[in-house]
Amino acid sequence: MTDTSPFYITTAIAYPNGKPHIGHAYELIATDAVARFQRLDGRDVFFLTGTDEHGQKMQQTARNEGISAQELADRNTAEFQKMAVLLNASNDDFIRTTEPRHHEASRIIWKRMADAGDIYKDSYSGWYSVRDEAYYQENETELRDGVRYGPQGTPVEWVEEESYFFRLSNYQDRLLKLYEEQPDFIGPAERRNEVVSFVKSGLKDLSVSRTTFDWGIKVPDDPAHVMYVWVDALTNYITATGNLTDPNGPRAKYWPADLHMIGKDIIRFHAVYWPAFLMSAGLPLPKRVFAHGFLLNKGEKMSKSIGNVVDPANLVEHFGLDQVRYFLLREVSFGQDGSYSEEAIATRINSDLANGIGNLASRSLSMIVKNCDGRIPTCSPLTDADRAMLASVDALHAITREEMGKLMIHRALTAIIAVVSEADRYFAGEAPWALKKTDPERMGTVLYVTAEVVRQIAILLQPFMPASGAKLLDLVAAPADKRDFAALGEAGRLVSGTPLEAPAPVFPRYVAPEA
Ligand code: ME8
Repeated sequence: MTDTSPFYITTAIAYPNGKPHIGHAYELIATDAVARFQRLDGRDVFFLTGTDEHGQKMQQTARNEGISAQELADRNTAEFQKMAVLLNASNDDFIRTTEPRHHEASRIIWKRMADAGDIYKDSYSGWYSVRDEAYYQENETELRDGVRYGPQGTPVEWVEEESYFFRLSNYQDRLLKLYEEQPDFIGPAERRNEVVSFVKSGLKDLSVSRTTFDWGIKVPDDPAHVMYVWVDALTNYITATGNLTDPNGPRAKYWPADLHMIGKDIIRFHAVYWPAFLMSAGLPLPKRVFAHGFLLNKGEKMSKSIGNVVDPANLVEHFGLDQVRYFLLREVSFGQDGSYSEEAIATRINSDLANGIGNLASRSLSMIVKNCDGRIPTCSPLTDADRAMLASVDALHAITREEMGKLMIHRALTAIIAVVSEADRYFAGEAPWALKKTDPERMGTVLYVTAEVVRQIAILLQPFMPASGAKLLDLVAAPADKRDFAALGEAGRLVSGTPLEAPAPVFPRYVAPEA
């Protein structure tokens, strides 16, 4: 039975204080692959991405550039929107936290927390990292060469100001109970352990407003305060559903979210603060928060000072979009840090794509075009080898569904590529070119089985490489209404007699340009 229920998935919303980098691209690509997978599998998907435009970091960067924070946000948000198009992201909406709908939703959530008695006025003094937009306890910081750093290695500054507080300390037990009762709430396991020990070590009330700058959403009834940027930022996820502002609207059904995809550096905000805010506001909690790892350039952290920050647009222009998508999703164990280099991308492209699926498709389909009157051949009785081959490809739907459900994206791809390798061995073993003279009927069957493998692999590759999956489906003349997962397995088998065009290459070999 197909599950057609709503599936709401989000990326983090990036700070548009600069142009998007490969880390942002990675998160968007991975989230897009999951969104597309669920959509093809029948779910009613709502996929959200966007930008986090308020806060001190935005205001400081804008000041340094001599422009307004709004101008900075407008300029860089346009870059993030361009990146989403470039990466072929299938997001259904793009939220900007400066939009009126978001101001309204943020005020509603604030009032609900205040009505619950969880917000009080006091004054804050402590450490703050503008780069992380995070408060840290002194024991989380470290003094090096006269500069104090937070746990993420960013400098912290001393802040003293009047501020509203959220009674986070009241939520310690409820949060621990949540992690206990819903072990899947936080993934992967390393991040879960990290959060559990952070919460067990004791939660202090959280400063949730600022008075020393004004680039944010004003606190209801106290305009001298703007909301702490993370209160407003996290609320974006619910804003976009209209659940608070338009509860009878078409998207209200998407809250609570099924999955927040984020990077490992912001797990505390999503797995501690966010569920506590929602509990206070009397709203349902997201079902899952999953943190991916960081992308490193040849094992080194990307930084503007080292000068190794990679512009995703350059990478895509050089290698091709689907090649980059495939590389990132296959190479990195999802949830762990990953490293990329031009050499590693080139190796993957050539071994898995050009020599793998590309070669299998072009060899088998061009033989059909040449030797079977350009039509999908008929199938004579199947041998054990044919049946085993079809059984392997038919099993992929269940395997990939299971892996994608666990967010083991790389393992879903490994399973698909393993069937490509099996089909290579099958094709070589059956040697249809030798059967051409001796047993053309048997040749037809081998080519049918191979083309059927290509068809199903193409359907399953669409979430990861949407354009290439579609091109492969064109090559086997798959009708438009037979491209989702309902057409996998026996239900969508190739129809003998269907005319095919001579196959155009889908995955060319990568040859490094002369230095
Ligand atoms: O954190 N590799 O925004 P952001 C992989 N506005 N992922 C990376 C990365 C890297 N090298 N660098 C950053 C924020 N990311 C907040 C989020 S959500 C309500 C607010 C990821 O622009 C990072 O982990 O600093 C985060 O998930 C996303 O990019 C945006 O980071």
